[in-house]
Amino acid sequence: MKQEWIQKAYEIAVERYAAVGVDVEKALRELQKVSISLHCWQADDVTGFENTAGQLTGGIQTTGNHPGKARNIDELRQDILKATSYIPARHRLNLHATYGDFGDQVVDRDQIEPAHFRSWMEWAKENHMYLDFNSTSFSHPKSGSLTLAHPDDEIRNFWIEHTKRSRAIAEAMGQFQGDPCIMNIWVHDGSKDQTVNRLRYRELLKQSLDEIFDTKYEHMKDCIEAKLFGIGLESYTVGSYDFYLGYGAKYGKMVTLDTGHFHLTESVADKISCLLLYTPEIMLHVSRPIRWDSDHVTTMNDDTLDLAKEIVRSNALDRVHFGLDYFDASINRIGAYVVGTRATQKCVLQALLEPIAQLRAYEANDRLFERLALLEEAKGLPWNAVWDMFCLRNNVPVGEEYIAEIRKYETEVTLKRK
Ligand code: RNT
Ligand code: ZN
Repeated sequence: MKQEWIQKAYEIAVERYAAVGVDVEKALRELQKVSISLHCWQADDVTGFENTAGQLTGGIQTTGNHPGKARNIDELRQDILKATSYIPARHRLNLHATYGDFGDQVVDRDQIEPAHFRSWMEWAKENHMYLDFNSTSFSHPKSGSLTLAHPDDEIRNFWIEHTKRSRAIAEAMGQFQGDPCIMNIWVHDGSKDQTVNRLRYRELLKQSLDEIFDTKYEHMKDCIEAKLFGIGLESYTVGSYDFYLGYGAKYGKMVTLDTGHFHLTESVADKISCLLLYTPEIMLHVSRPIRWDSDHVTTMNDDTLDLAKEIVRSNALDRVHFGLDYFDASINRIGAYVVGTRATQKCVLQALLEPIAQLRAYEANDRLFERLALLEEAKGLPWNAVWDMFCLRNNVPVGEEYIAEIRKYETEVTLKRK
């Protein structure tokens, strides 16, 4: 892209935004600080590096068989670096407990330790990335329909131990990197068909969480993720939104809002201002549900835009953590990271460029036609010229330029993986 065009378009955009009271440079400074936690599992279809041949279970599914997925830790790291080279600003990497550096050992989930993630910590530091973490309850012989809510003490304790160890690993990561590691707990626990023990399983999950959170840490932050239903677990989800909202509000834990985990007509954006009042911070899993929790690649759609706007309107960029969560195996996986992350950033940028002072003035004076009209006109303001400048300043491809580069990497690297 000609630098000169980008510059010109940017200058015009700055003037155009100034006319509606928006400071573009300030918006760019804010956007630069927004770090998005990239989910490591898009690179390998949620397989991980445990040396056991298991299937993806827990009610989640990847579909598609695009060639070239990362087969080991080195390939995954290489792919992540490739992806981040096309994404402006600095971002984080979100690891699942199954992605440890286990060498050729088989390390069961109740045996994992910070040592298994040491090379990740070092790698992340070298590459100026912070790590986040997740316990992994799925894809394991002991994870049927229930884990932390299992009535069998032995199975439940196994998962409690796993989750406690995961928190200890997150703590070690946070300490090592000098920035809190955010650890997410999502368990798939539920029931395919009707259960007559809804309360029982929820009591057990609550007890397990109480025990897990009993240890206080300084360098990690906990978050708990609810869900509507999983495949094969359609009738009942132990960790529903009500369950975790209550838990988070009562015990001061972050609730993770995965945008695919609600009824399709429910607004996730509307939850931001509620959670901000009752929970310390918010974790997001930005995704794109198509008819169900399908985990399609995030795009710049109305849902994601609304979400970003609600965060910015609440002045809560420092209390809301962006993470991505999708796994599309039908397209180039590096491309999936780049499209989804850039789309999320574009939404945040548009939120930062909203003529909010004027909109609020209209609202305060009951000038409701004016509010609606400006909301409509704002959609067409030249945010894209600002986005291009953001990419240019961050030394990453502007516009569609990354398409050919990712294709090149595919031909030269990923397609050669057999
Ligand atoms: C599943 C949850 C969860 C997972 C990852 C792999 O529905 O969204 O966050 O996608 O932990
Ligand atoms: Zn999620």
